[in-house]
Amino acid sequence: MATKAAKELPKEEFILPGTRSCAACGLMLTYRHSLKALDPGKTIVAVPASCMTVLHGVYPITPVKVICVNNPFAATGAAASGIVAGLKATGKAGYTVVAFAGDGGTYDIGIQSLSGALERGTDFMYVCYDNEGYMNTGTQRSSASPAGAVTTTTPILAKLQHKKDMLRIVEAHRIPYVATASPSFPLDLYDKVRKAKEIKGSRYIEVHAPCPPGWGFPNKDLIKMGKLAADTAVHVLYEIVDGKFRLTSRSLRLAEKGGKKTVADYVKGQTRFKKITEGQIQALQEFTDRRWYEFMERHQNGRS
Ligand SMILES: Cc1ncc(C[n+]2csc(CCOP(=O)(O)OP(=O)(O)O)c2C)c(N)n1
Ligand code: SF4
Repeated sequence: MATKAAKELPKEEFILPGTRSCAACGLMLTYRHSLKALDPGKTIVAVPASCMTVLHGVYPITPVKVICVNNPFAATGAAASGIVAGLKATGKAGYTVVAFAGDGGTYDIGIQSLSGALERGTDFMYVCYDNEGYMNTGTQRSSASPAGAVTTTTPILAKLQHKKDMLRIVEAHRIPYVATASPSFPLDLYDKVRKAKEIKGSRYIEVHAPCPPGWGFPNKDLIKMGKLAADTAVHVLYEIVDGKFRLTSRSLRLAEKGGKKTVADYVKGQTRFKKITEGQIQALQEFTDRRWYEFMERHQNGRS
């Protein structure tokens, strides 16, 4: 059953005060709600080099109440597969293995080990927190960075290419569960992680995780930025269960009631778009609209 109010979320916190992540970090909030949906005493997390490694801290001190394996940047899918195999070989049942990786560790350097794990149908959950850049090392461009964004590796013209459609690539593996989420919609995020936990086989959730220093917006606007991404359909909330697509949460409301905001509304509050031209805004709008209409069509088809 869907969670209807924040007060229904578990009260227990699995991340203690004193993490080394920035204030108002979208990843941190994502992790907080995800751990509430898992059973942290029976969860093993695999994490590549990233802001998540920093959040977890340096052994033996950590603010997170969950077992974590730090793996090489490219190897998250393989590391998680190894943990799953190790649990099986030692007869330890009832654990959920969850990989948490950034977009750099997923879209770019980790794509082969992720694809291998999905193709084998490894019994694990993979959460990609997409902050749209290599943030831990200083905001370099990734293939998830949006067109028009200035990064430290695209400082002059801003990024020219649109975001890679990683979710379509993941979907092509025909795994039982694929979803998108946002920390600005915590109940939707919580429900999706909880649902994914109960499904056998490979499960993938991609969370759009706003990053104040990397995107250039004030800390106080963290939740607003995630909501704007959904309201403009820059980030669309949906899930695909056994191939059946449906829009969820704010995106479902947008499809039913209309009121989509423009991409210009989204980019104006972020300094990473300071060099975006009118033509690039137009191109980003067309790219966003095209995807949104595809999603609405898939939602209608899923219901028919
Ligand atoms: C093979 C390898 N190359 C480069 C690095 C340096 N490095 C560490 S974290 C990181 C960026 C990670 O970006 P992303 O996966 O998007 O996660 P985020 O930092 O945004 O959380 C890089 C390039 C590394 N640790 N290993
Ligand atoms: S750089 Fe961004 S993603 Fe990394 S800890 Fe800071 S706010 Fe979070």
